[in-house]
Amino acid sequence: MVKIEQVVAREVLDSRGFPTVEVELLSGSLKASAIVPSGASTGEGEALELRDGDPKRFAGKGVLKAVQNVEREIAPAIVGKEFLRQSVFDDLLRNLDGTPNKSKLGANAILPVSMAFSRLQAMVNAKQGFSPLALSENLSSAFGSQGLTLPVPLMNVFNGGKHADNGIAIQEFMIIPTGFNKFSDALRAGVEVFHALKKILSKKGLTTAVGDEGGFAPRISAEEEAGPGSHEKVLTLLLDAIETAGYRAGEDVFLALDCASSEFSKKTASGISYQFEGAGRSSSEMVQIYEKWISQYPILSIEDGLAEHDWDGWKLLTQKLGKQVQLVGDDLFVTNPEFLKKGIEKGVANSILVKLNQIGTVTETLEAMKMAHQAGYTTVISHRSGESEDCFIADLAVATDAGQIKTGSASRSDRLAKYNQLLRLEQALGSRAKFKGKGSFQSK
Ligand code: 2PG
Ligand code: MG
Repeated sequence: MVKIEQVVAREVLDSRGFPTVEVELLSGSLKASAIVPSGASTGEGEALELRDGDPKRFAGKGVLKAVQNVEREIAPAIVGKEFLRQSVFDDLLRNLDGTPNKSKLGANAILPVSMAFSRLQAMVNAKQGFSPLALSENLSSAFGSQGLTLPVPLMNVFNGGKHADNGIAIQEFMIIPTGFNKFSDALRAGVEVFHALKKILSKKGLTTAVGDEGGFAPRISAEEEAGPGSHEKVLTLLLDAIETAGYRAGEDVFLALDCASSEFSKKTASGISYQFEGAGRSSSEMVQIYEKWISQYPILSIEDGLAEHDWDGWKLLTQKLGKQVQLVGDDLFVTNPEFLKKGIEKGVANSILVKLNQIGTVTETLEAMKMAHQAGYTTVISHRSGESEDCFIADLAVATDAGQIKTGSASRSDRLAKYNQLLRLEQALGSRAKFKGKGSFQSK
């Protein structure tokens, strides 16, 4: 039983310098806190992020209303009460809000309370003082898994799309170090590739300033919109970096993309069109491009290859490439069991991206993951482009045996905080820690 005695909420800042919500829950001498992240390329079906809209503060991005909702609406409903389970606690939060997309209180008010509750419960349940494993053990019992698998990192070393201003349409180019026996070795390889890439870019006279997720974001063509072949140039740079760091591309280290293609798509009279490398392309032309790339480059995973409303295109994409490559739905599923169910029924995608703040409670996040695993879909736990020092997602990944995590590159403390927590978890698990490498990309 966890008795909530006090709730404190405040406005703090995320990794882009935008306001976000931090919540603390207190019980006796215990205090647990959580900070919510925030996305830039958001899916339309995401739970609502409540912003004040007051132009005098943070250009309208303040979150004082959400803070107030925690203090005035949520706190009175939970203070003095005892809770046995996360699901019961989260149901109360959902009922207090009462809307399908958490638009009354805001997902940024509800989620930090839900996350902080997990931490508080972990502290209460921790048998021998507070161990680094307490949160993941607590989450794994809520999820019903063993919670011993360290995730394979998908490291976003080259940023484009909405996370950079370099004219590259695709948002994330990731490296996946799979060919290692343990997480820390895989992470080290990823970090070494990141450093090798920096040297290669420097030699070519390209800037090594980083984008929102800590990956490099140079402008590789003079045009406003990078033209034909520009994306393949980036893929080739990554292969160079892998080899330069002393690894074998396609054996030790693979590649992944998050196209975030809703951002470069638009509805036209004849269907959905993608503005890509200087021309408008149909869904099936995009599928052909991906098909060519996966035959030429060691790509293991493609996220949001097509737009969130392009269900017919997604069906085609899955039929053509679903056997060869992981197809991850992010904007498409928005961590929502309802959207995922539709995807499973239609045979669309074979993997789901998992972001707590897209749905707004820990319990619903776990529900979506359970549904995915039951349907044989893989799961990729994900950060947002606006992050903080909170590393809840690292524990979540281990707790649920998710198998994969994407949490940025090897720079910016908001990204490294998650990797560092995973290193702590690996150490605490000792010989029990599993790392499945490429096996994490096979459906459950
Ligand atoms: C994504 C995410 C995280 P954002 O599209 O997968 O990488 O970006 O948080 O901006 O939605
Ligand atoms: Mg995405």
